[in-house]
Amino acid sequence: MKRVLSIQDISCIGRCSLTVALPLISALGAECAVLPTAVLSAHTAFEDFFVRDLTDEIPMILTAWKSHGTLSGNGEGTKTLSFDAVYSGYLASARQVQEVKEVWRDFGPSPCLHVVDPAMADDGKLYEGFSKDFVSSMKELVLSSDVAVPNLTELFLLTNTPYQTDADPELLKELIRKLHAEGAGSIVLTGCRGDEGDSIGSLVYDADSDVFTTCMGPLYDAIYHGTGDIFASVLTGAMVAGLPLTKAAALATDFVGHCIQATLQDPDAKWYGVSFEKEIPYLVDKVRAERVN
Ligand code: PXL
Repeated sequence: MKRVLSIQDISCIGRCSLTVALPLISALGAECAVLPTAVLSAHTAFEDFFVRDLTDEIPMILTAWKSHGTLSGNGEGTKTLSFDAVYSGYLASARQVQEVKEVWRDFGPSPCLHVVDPAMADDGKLYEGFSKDFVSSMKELVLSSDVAVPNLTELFLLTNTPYQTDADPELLKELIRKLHAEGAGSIVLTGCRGDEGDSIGSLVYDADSDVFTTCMGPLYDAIYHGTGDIFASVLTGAMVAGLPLTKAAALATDFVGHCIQATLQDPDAKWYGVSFEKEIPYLVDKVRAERVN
């Protein structure tokens, strides 16, 4: 079985980060191991949240992993613990960027897929607790990734460009090319609005083919927390299941839209996240159909 490592926080309340990655990556057929970067009482949009940063604990976990190894199939000998993909999201400190790089080096060398969601901002603003300095640290990780999954705000921050709500698609492509020229691999930009104002989706730059593709779905009049994490988890899980980047992005775009539609009647969802759980069978059917085609 393929094994994915998800490196991000665990927010006790409010579906996001690990509470989303674990069920979705598992549903897509891979083992989902975790390296929690912080424990929060709830995600940072809640007032007065409690946070315990785990930067100092991570080196001890990595040391222990090095000594465990994993028993090989017949129980004889050990082999080094390794992952087929490492997907990182919300990091609690700049030092954690170095810790992710250490994980890549020690547990996920090529052909391990390195997916980076630079989860640090939305709606033109950095999340509570982050400063501008953190952006340059996160950029370092993005520039070493195979696939980066920024939203619009994060793309503007990573390219040091003033935030715009209605950016011209040609400008977005230019910024993506700039990040790629600086070292990033493929880039999947989320939260892109369509020309007519009634659609939203992702702009995919596939570094292997040097081709841009857009994956669009209907735009709903609602904003929910954690949808970016659902997107990145499905994208990673689908790629590990064998789908090429663009198909995985199309699936993730469709699934996020599907979950939003299923949540529209829930007044609490803005804070608690979309009700993705009942939509998991839909996701699994879709990925199966894609793998057959
Ligand atoms: O959904 C991204 C995210 C992840 N983790 C934490 C967050 C957020 C967004 O606000 O606060 C703790």
